[in-house]
Amino acid sequence: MDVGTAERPADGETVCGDAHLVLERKPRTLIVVADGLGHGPHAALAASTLCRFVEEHADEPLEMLLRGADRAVASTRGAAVMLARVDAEAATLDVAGVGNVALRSWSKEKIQPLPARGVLGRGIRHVRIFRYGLAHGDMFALYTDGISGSFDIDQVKHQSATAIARSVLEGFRKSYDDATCVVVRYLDR
Ligand SMILES: [Mn+2]
Repeated sequence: MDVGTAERPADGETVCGDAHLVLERKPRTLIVVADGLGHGPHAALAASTLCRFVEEHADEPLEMLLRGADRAVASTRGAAVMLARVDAEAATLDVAGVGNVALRSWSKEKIQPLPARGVLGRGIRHVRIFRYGLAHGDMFALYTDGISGSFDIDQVKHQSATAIARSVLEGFRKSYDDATCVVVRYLDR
């Protein structure tokens, strides 16, 4: 699997209110992209608290991670989050999210999860886990709303995941918001 990440704070900010994690627990890889509400240090605290919780509980099911993280960030400003777990043995992708972190895919099977409405930290109700099958070469990107959803990767899609993530960030970030993009290319073996 090829995973690439790129992140940048909003213009004028020194800390990024987004946070991300890529945790390998073979054969599974867990990817977390979080967007703390607003930007600046308070947003960064919410996003980093969320990521720390997930890191400490990385082997739990996605629903437990979301419910636990909801409690862990309750004293912060709150955050949007998307969790994606790839199982390389089963060739599956599980996705769950709350708020406006988005996923785009270039894949054999259509990968189109719907995040729950709301903000993590303010109580979540129903959590839906979306499961997809993965094929060799499938690619997907998780990105925060600091990236324009109309981004395209046509010029760079054969490059490394890192090159793609950087290209998306530099070409399509909104200067007034923190921006994060994580690109995953699934390779079966
Ligand atoms: Mn944002």
